[in-house]
Amino acid sequence: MTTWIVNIAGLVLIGLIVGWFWLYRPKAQRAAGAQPIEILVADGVYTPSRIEVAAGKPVTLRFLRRDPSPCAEKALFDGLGVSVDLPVGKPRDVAVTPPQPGEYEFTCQMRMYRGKLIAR
Ligand SMILES: [Cu+2]
Repeated sequence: MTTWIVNIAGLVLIGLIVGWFWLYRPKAQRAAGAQPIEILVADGVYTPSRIEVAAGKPVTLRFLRRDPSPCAEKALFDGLGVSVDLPVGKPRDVAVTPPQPGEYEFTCQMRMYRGKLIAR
C-alpha cells in the first residue's frame, strides 16, 4: 500500500516537472484600461505569467493566491522596489508603475513562481 502511494506520488511529481520545464508556454495578457489584472497563484505558476502594460502608467495587479505553501507567500518585483505579502484565498491588489519600456520580472521569494511585466 505504501509503495503504491509512493509510486503514484512519484508519477505526479514527474508530471509536474515535465509540465513545468517542457510543456509550459506562457501567453501574454494585455492590460485593458484601469481594470485590475487578475493573477492566479497556484501550482507553482502565476496565471497569466506574462502581462503587457503601458510604460509610465500605473497598473493594478490583483493576486489571488490559492497555493498555501510558504513558497507562494510573497511577490517581489525586480527593478520596481515592490514586495508584497499574499494572503491565501484573499485577493491582494498591488499597484505598480513600470517607469520605462522593458521587462520587469516578478517572483516569489525563492524565485520559483515567475512572471513578467512587459512594458511598452
Ligand atoms: Cu517560492
